[in-house]
Amino acid sequence: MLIDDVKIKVKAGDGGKGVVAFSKIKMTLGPTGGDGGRGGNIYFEGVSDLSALSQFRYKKELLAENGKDGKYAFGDGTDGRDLFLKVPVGTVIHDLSLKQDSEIVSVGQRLLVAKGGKGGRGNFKFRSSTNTTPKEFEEGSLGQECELRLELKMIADVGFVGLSNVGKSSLLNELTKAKSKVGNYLFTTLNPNLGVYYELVLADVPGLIEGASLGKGLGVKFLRHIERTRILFHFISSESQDPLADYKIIRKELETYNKELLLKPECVFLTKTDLLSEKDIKKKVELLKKTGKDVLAISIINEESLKLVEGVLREIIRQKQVH
Ligand SMILES: Nc1nc2c(ncn2[C@@H]2O[C@H](COP(=O)(O)OP(=O)(O)OP(=O)(O)O)[C@@H](O)[C@H]2O)c(=O)[nH]1
Ligand SMILES: [Mg+2]
Repeated sequence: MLIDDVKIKVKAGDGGKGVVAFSKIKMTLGPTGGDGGRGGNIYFEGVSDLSALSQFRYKKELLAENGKDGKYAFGDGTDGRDLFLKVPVGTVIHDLSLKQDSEIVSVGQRLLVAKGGKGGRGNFKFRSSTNTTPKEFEEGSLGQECELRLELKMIADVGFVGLSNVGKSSLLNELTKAKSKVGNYLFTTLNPNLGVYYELVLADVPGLIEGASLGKGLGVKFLRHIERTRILFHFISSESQDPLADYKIIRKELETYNKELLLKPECVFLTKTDLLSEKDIKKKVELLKKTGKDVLAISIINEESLKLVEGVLREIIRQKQVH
């Protein structure tokens, strides 16, 4: 199961304690207590693996190492090791304590989320002409602690939307190396799948149903992934008795979830056209043209029609390069 929304607690390492110590050598009497080390920081680091949040499924409290206490003979304690938590690109980090959001947008990007505590000073640092045998020292300060909600909002160029069983996953598999599960029943796809077509990321999202935006079916959980795509491919099966009604159901769900989804460029695909006669294909395409969108008739067993889809994708790549 893809983990795409999870709450965790992180705590950076505490600073080590400063130490009180004195030289035992006669000629050099004086304070020698070293400082404590800094506590380890906690960072998030962007990776391309969409399933990276699954590490938090059971492990919800993450601690970085504490700094070591100072040493007796001048030495400072070692710093705690920093902790790098790998999260998928597109992860939004909601800091529930500070009510602040930040986001990981690229692979390798690092973001500091909890700062380690400072090491305390040892008594050597407290020496002065009037205090040659200081007994003062500091405790290390505490590492930052926060409660976070990590929400994966996929970043894809094209989002595949439509009712269930209309051939979204089948097309993704045809166009890319993705191995999205295909089946002749409802709700085959349970989690979003990504495929890469040259420099485009295509996202196959589980089928939507009427009421998805209100939490019916699997839909609402995934509608937010669509928020982040630039372009929508809207699929309607040739098997549909009323393609225009199907189109409207999905549009309504998109609108209820977030009106802005309707403003995204959208391309409409009438799928599985091998099941229809030329005449019926034409009829249904004409009907769908009433949406005012570009409409393409496709079938995964018709090479020619797949070339048309690739043409659309190439045009999207071209536009992406211009921007
Ligand atoms: N005849 C024909 N069948 C197709 C075509 N494309 C897909 N199918 C079949 O339609 C069924 C559904 O395909 P999927 O790709 O799983 O559909 P989906 O839209 O991803 O469905 P969900 O994941 O449930 O939302 C499968 O049995 C496919 O083999 C096509 O072009 N022609
Ligand atoms: Mg599917």
